[in-house]
Amino acid sequence: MTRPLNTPPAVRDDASTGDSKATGKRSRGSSGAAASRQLAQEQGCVIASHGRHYLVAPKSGEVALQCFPRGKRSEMAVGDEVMFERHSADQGVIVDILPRRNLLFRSDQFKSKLFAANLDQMLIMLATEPWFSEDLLGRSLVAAEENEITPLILLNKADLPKELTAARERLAPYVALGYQVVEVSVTTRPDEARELVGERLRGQSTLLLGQSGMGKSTLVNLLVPGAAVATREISAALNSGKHTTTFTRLYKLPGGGSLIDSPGFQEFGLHHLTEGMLERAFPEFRPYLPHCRFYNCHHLQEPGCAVLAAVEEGKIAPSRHALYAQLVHEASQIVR
Ligand SMILES: Nc1nc2c(ncn2[C@@H]2O[C@H](COP(=O)(O)OP(=O)(O)O)[C@@H](O)[C@H]2O)c(=O)[nH]1
Ligand SMILES: [Mg+2]
Ligand SMILES: [Zn+2]
Repeated sequence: MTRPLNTPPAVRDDASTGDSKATGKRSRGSSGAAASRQLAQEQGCVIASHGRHYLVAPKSGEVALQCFPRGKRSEMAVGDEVMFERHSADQGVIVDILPRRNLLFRSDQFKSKLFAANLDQMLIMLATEPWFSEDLLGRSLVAAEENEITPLILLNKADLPKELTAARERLAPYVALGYQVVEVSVTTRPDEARELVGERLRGQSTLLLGQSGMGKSTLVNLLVPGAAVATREISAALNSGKHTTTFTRLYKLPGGGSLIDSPGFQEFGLHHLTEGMLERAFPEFRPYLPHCRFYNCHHLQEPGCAVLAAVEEGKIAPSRHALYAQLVHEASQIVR
């Protein structure tokens, strides 16, 4: 397939475009049937998605309705602002996607999967146990940098003292890079967690990412009253009764802003990033980039590479450079 940029195919297909043009030109009243087929368009926000089923919350504040995209190739993400036509009380058709500020997705060699659109922040949830993947953490940070979204690392289960010490040691290099780490214990100190996290989410659109077992569901239930019930209702609406928890969904936060919860993930492919994007997504590389001998240096084995020299001198962590090298390798594997 072609590489999905931040502008996937438009939803509006030829038929619908033709339709509206035709109706626009026709003198009103002369064709009553055509005029009544012209449905009013409303704006809404995609709050959940599962396959080609989307739940759209109208801007008017009315209850969310199930919508299908018009056109075959269109794909929307949770967080997308869309225009839709209401076909019945609980069903509609999405006819357009409004311009996106950003669109986060992961990709392997062949295809991509959308996380969410129109984000301000990424909340990367880790825990003192089970063991968190530093690879996933590194990839999440790269994705945040690339999309100019603020990353915030949340270290949960701070109530486990031995594991906490170990986790702090693993996170120290990220703190040194300037990434913010907030320690919480969602189950044993819920009020503190609600305050610490709540104040950072207020008024922002935040994507929550984390492996399973980190405490994401526990956090969502703490921050969003009624989240569990809402999730069951959405599951029913999206899937006509079949049970599923494998969908991304957006919760409006009581204090303003929204939190987007995506199903636990174990891999975060970033095959769509180019080498140029990758080198800039590692903030600790930036001071050295202008000093490489070759302007098109790959920072892998070139003579006179300032990034490699910094790794050699202990100024850049070898594990971070290894992640960079791995991502460059993956980017070269993509089937475009
Ligand atoms: N000790 C401890 N356990 C927690 C904490 N937060 C969540 N848990 C537990 O961790 C497990 C996984 O939590 P869950 O919210 O399902 O994680 P998710 O897979 O990321 O959604 C559950 O058994 C929670 O009770 C915490 O702060 N401390
Ligand atoms: Mg969960
Ligand atoms: Zn270099």
